[in-house]
Amino acid sequence: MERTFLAIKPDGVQRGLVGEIIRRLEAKGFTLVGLKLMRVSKELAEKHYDVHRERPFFPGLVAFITSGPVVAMVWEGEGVVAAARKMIGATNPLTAEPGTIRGDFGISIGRNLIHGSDAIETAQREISLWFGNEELVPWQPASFPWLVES
Ligand code: DAT
Ligand code: MG
Repeated sequence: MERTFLAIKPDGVQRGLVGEIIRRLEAKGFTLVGLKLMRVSKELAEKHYDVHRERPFFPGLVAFITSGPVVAMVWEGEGVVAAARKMIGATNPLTAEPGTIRGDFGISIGRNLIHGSDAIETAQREISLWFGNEELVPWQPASFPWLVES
């Protein structure tokens, strides 16, 4: 089953949006299989954002993600990688569509509330970077037969 890595950034936690963001993903029908509140080390932040290492915003991005608690999550479901990206919205909250998390709750690219893996391979890399296998809990919600055809 497809999985994605999502992380509520320090702005989302500080603004009290943890419940709202988790609520949206639960209501959609995806399954939470990994969840932890953590303070991110500089080393983890730099590994996570390695593709952006040469970008001018990289130091600010690492400083921001390590500045307060982050809620790291793994969500499961058919098509969850692309669907979660859609629910998150465009990188810049000012241009993100209303109805998306960034479109509804943000106004600044450097404070865009949540990270989501951008492809299946990226998700696999990020899940193994952020979670140990023993921290992931496979389960099937009782509502499952009401969400997908067997
Ligand atoms: P996304 O988070 O939508 O996948 P990304 O991978 O291109 O976006 O960039 C990672 C994060 O870096 C993004 O969530 C916010 C920050 N960022 C991206 N572009 C930026 C820019 N031009 N100025 C400041 N921060 C930026
Ligand atoms: Mg990205």
